[in-house]
Amino acid sequence: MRTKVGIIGGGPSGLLLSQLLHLKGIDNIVLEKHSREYVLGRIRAGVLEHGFAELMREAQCGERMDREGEIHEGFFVSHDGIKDRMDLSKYSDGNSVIVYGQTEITKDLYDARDKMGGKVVHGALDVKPYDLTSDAPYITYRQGDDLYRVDCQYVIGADGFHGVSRKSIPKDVLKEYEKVYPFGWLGVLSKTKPVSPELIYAKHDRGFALCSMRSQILSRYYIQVPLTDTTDDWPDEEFWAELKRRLPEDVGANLETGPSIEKSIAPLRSFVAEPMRYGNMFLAGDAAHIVPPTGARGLNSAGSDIYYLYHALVDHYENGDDTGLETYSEKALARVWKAQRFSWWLTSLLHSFPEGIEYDRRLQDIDLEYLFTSDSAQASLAENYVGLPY
Ligand code: RFL
Ligand code: PHB
Repeated sequence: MRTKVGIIGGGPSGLLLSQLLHLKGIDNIVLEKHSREYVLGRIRAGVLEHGFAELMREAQCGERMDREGEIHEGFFVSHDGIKDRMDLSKYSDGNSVIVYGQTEITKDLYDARDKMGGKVVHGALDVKPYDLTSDAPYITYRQGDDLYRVDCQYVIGADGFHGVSRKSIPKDVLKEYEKVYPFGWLGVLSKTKPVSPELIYAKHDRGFALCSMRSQILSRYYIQVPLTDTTDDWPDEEFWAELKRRLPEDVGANLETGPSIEKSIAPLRSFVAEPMRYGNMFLAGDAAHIVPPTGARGLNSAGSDIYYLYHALVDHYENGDDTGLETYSEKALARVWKAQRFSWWLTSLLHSFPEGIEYDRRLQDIDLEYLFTSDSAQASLAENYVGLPY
């Protein structure tokens, strides 16, 4: 088949771009390796910055998000048995974030693609892009024993960290930057009332913990664990007991526990690949960059890539103006690196580092004290957390 834009990956990045382009009459196809059920079974992001929410509205997919998502104007940071509140709204000109799960975002995007007759192929195996530096690139894939070919003008690599797109860029063109943290996050989803109306980021000598939520009856909690741990090491009772230990006493006393309905461990990693363009292929989202989840930047950074790409492609097709495409990599990376810095900083501030020296721990303490006694420091955190401008 022939289309204008061939999108590899049917996660939030690929689907959002597909939907936005379709609304502008730009023909495209999404090739997703897994089934829809598998994609929707992944529990990931929970916090949306306002720019991402705006993009969902522009894609005509914001209705349920606006109805069911919760606006959060602040969050707590607990340490040494106390809770400090970060007032996002006060320190960012009235801005806020929306707590609405990535699973719901993806579902809303799939529903919209279905309604509009969008082309989304599931179970697209052995996807491979070719002739990326020519003006006639193409993608091949397999479904069962049948082989297919998609001829397009642009290829979008939105196939996540383990995808094929980034790997198709020659090694002498691509520069990769990586930092692997010596711990992971064990996440649990449970049908329990969230322990706090706002998120709690908990710093503790035993390790970091996060109290988040998906709704008023669905909680999402995380604890920092060693990389060697598996979910088998963490039966529900032990998870709840450890989470409680890492929270201030009054918070722990109110913790409602229950059976986990999802439990998984994610390693923490920072990663950037440069450039984000190779010939007529453009990388977006986790395919090009990863952050540790501490700053809630991953999905939101994917959103800013999609914003730049969407406008660049519309400028190309509607006005014959290629400036956006030419400057995409540079523009996207400038924002990506700021999200990297912020995520690294918040991760370094709140986690317990197994090899950390006493000096580093003192710096963490003073950094936290500075944060909650300085309006400028809180303004900086707020500005980054609600999302830097596009
Ligand atoms: P995805 O979601 O990985 O989607 C890529 C899609 O491509 C498919 N794919 C392929 N398809 C065809 N051919 C191939 N060869 C393919 N290889 C892969 C995959 O099956 C998949 O469907 O990338 P995308 O769309 O760029 O979206 C990025 C986000 O998923 C990610 O950044 C966030 O989840 C990160 N993240 C968070 N981000 C936030 O902004 N706020 C948060 O609160 C937040 N919390 C989190 C997070 C990530 C976490 N984990 C598990 C890493 C919490 C956690 C625990
Ligand atoms: C989540 O709810 O999954 C979540 C929230 C905030 C983060 C990371 C994850 O920083």
